[in-house]
Amino acid sequence: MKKFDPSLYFITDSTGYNEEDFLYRVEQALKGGVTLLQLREKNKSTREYIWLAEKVHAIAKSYNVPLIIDDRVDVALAIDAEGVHVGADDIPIATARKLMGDGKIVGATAKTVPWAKEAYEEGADYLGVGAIYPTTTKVKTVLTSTDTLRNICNAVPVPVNAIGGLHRDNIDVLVGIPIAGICVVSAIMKADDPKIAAEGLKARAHELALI
Ligand code: TZP
Ligand code: MG
Repeated sequence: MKKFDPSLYFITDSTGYNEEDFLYRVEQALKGGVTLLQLREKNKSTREYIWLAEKVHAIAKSYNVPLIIDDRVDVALAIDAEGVHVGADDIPIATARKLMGDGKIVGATAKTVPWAKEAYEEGADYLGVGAIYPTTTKVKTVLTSTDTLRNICNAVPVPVNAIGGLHRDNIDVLVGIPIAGICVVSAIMKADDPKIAAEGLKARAHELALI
């Protein structure tokens, strides 16, 4: 099993922020205890994605937090990111693994047990499962029940993270499910203070023994 800590996985994108503000918020989130960071840019050109990813990577490195690039193996390789995350419409997991090499993290999305098992067999190091709640973050997704989440956790040996509409006041729905962590976008990114938001989420997840 690869060594990384998925307990507080922050997924971020820069849409709507100027770069300085965006990087500041990312750094505040890292200061607040984010353990894994994903850059998820859907509207940038390849070179813009690479430029921004380089900057985010430099910050993440200074907090010893691995950076995962969403969708794009080329961008991940270009900046020597720690990993890539792929969904159903992206490059196949096995291909991502082949290109990234064994030392890198390859994460995948799964919404059913068969899909999760296949993702694991293809080489995924962790799975993101959701959406647990409706999400306001622009994403093509459907809801996943907590029963399915639990079944997926029990079906694969790799870490499974819950995602989708999660925030400090609703993660209690995950109590007793053997997740490895939670993934959030807006709970941190849209908070007035990303550092306090990350700290609060972490404290609540610890209190509930989720992580
Ligand atoms: N995949 C499933 S839900 C989601 C992704 C990327 C978005 C989660 O965003 P938020 O703001 O934490 O609901
Ligand atoms: Mg994707």
